[in-house]
Amino acid sequence: PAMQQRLVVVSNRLPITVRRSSTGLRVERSSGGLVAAMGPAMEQLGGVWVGWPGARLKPGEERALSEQAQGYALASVDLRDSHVRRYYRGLSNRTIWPLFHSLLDRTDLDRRNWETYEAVNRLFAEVANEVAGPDDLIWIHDYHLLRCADHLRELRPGGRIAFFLHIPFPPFDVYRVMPWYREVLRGLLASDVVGFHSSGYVTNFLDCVERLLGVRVDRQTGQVEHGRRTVEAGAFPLGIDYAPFAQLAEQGPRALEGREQVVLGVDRLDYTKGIPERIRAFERLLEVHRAHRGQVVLLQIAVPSRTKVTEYQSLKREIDELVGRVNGRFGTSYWTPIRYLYRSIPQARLAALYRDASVALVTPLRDGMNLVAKEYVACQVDEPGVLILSRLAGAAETMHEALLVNPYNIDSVADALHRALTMPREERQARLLALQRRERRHDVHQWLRGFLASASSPRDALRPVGSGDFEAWLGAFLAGWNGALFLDFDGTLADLVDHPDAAAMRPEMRAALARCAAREDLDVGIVSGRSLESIRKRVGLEDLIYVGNHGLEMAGPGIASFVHPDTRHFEARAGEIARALAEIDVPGVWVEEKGVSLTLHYRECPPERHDEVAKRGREIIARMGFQPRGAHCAVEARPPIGWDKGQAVLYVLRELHGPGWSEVIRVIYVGDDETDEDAFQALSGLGATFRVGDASRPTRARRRLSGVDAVRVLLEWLADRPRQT
Ligand code: ADQ
Repeated sequence: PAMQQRLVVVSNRLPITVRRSSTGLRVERSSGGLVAAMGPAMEQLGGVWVGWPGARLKPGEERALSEQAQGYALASVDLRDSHVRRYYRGLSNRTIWPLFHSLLDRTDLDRRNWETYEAVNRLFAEVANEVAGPDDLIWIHDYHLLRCADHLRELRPGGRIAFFLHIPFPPFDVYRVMPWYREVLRGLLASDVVGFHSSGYVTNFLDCVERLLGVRVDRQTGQVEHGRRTVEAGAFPLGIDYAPFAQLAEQGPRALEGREQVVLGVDRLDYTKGIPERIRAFERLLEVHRAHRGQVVLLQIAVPSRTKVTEYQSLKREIDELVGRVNGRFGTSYWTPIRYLYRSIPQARLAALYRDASVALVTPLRDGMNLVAKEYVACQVDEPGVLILSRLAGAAETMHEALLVNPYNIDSVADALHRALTMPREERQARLLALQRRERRHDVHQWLRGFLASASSPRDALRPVGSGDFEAWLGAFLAGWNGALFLDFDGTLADLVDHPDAAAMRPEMRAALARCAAREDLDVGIVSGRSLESIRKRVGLEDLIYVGNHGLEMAGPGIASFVHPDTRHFEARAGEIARALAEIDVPGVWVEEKGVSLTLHYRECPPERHDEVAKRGREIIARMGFQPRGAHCAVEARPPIGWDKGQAVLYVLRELHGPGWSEVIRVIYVGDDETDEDAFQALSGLGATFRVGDASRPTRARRRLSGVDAVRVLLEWLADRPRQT
C-alpha cells in the first residue's frame, strides 16, 4: 500500500479569523464559500490548514488558535501590514478579483503590489513546505495564491501539489490585460492538477496557456505539456454539504411571519454579486406588475466583506441609498418593499429563511460557482420555491432547471421575478426536484473525493507531439508556399551533452534533415554559435546553409560566403580574452575558441561552483569589451558587433529571395538557446517560431517544443508533405 498521505490545505484565510480589539483577541468563523466547502472536509480528513489568521499573533496565541479547529491542525502565516495592504487588499482584491470576474473598469494595476504578492506567495510556500511531510498532498486554494505552487515546486521538485480556483478563469481577451500573465500561468502549471468550477473556465485556461505560453495542450483530456511534466486541468464543480443543510431546514422554527411572498437575496457584500442591479429589477417589478405591490417583499441579507477596500465602501453607500429610494417610493404605512440586513446570519437561521422564501434571487454579474443557489435548493423541504439564477454564475452550467437570467438586463429579471411569483405548483415542484436530485448527489463530499482521487492518482503523460499537431499549427501557414527552415544545432537537433565535441545528431534526425534539404520547395539553414567549420563538420550534410558564430560567418548554396567585416578587428582581442579566462582555475572549466568569439564551458565542473564560475567569466568578458551571454552551462563571449542570429537569418533570406522575401517564402525558426531569442524577435509576426524546452523561461517564440524528439517529428512532417509549389 502507498504511504499514508496527509492533506495540507493552503489558503489565504484560515477557517478562523482573529480580530484584535481593545478588549483582547476575538476569534470568529471566517465567512465565504471556500471555508464553507473545505471546513467540513478538513474535519473529516484531518491534516494541516495553512493560512493567514487575519491579525498578527503573539507568542502563545497560536496555540490558543489551534484549539479552535476540530480534527486538524492550523499553521498561521504571519503577514505585516504592508503585506496585507499590497498583497491582499491590493493585488488580490483590486487586480485579480475584478479582472477574473471580467470587470475591467475596476481592475487596478500596480507593479509594487505585484512584487509583494510574489513575496507573500513565497512565504505561504515556505510555511506549507515546513509543515508538510514528503508524501503529503499540498492543496493550494484560490486567487490569492496563484504563484504559490511555483515556489513550492522549487522546494519540492517531485512533491504532489494541487490547485483549485474558486473564482472564474476569464476568457483570453480579458486575461491578457494582466501584465504578469505569464508568471501567473506558470504558477498554476507548477501544480500537478489545476481544478476549476466549470468546463468553460477550463477552456479559457487552456486557451490562455496555449496562446500566451505557446505550450501544447490536449483539449479532450485537459492535459498541458510543461517541459517534462504533464499538468492536468479539469472541471470539478463544487457542491454543498447537502444533508446537514436540509436537516437544518427540517428542524428550524418559522423564520418569516406575515402574509407577503418573500424574495430572498443572500450574499457577501461584493460588487460581483449584482446587488444594486437586483434592487433595480425588484423596483421594475413593482413598476410594471402593480399587482405585486403590498404582496411581496425583497429580503436582502449582505455579509460585510473586505470593508477596508474602497470599492466595497462605496458599494455599501450605493446600496443604502438605493434601498432608501425604493422604499420611499413604494412603501406604505403597512408595507415596506425592501428589508435589508447588513450582517452575517447563523446557519440554522439562514436555512429556515431559505425554506420560507418563495423565490431566491441569485443574480451575480459574474460568480465562480455560487453556493447560495445550492443552499436554497437544499432547504426547500416544504412548499417548493423558485430559484432565479444568473447565467453568468458557474452554477448555471449545471443548474439549468432554474430560471436563468442575464443579471444586467433589468427588464428580463423583473419578468423572471413575475413568472416565479406566479408559477404553478406543478412546475415549481418539477424544477425543484430535478435540482435537488443533482445537488444531493454532487455534494461537497463527492467533489472532494473526485478532486483528491484526481490529485493523488499517477499522471499519464500527454501523448507525444505528432504530425497532426504540426499540420494544425503550420498546415495553413505553409499551404501553397515555398518554405525556409532554420534550426539551431545543440539542444535542438542534437541532445545537449557534457562536451561539445560529443554532440551528435541521431541517425533518424540526420535522415529527416537530409530529406528536408533535398526538397526543392524548402531552404534549410543551420544557425549556431559554433564556428562555421565546426558546425559544418558536426552536421555533415551538403546543400545546407550554415551560419556560424551567431551569424558572423555564413556559407551555403545561393549565398555568397560571408564573414562580417568587423570580425578581423576582434580576432586578436578574442585570443586575449581566452587567455584571461584560462586563469579561472577550476577543474572542469575550459574555453572553446571559435575565432572571433569564444565560449567558457563549465558543465563538467561541480554544480555548486557553476554560479561563481559564470560570474567571474562574465566579469572578465565584459571588462575586456566583449558581450557575455548565458547559455546552457556556458557563457558565450561575442564581439560588440551589432549583429546576431536574427540579423543573420534576415540576411540569408534577402540573399536568397531579395528584399521582398516575405512575399514569396514562409519562414520557420527552431531554437533552444537564449541567443535564438534574437531570431524569434526578428521574425515575430513574420514567421513561425518554436523554442525547445519547458515554459520556465520567457520566450518570444510563438510555440514551445518539449525536446529534440519533437524537432525530429517536425522535420519528418515537413519532409513527407506533398510538394507545395
Ligand atoms: P463567495 O463569493 O463567498 O465564494 P458563495 O459561493 O455564494 O460566494 O458562498 C457564500 C457562502 O457564504 C455561502 O455558504 C453562504 O451561505 C454564506 N453567506 C453568504 N451570506 C451570508 C450571510 N449573510 N450570513 C451567513 N452566511 C452567509 C467564492 C466564489 C464563489 C464560489 C465559492 C466556493 O466567489 O463563486 O462558489 O467561493 O468556491
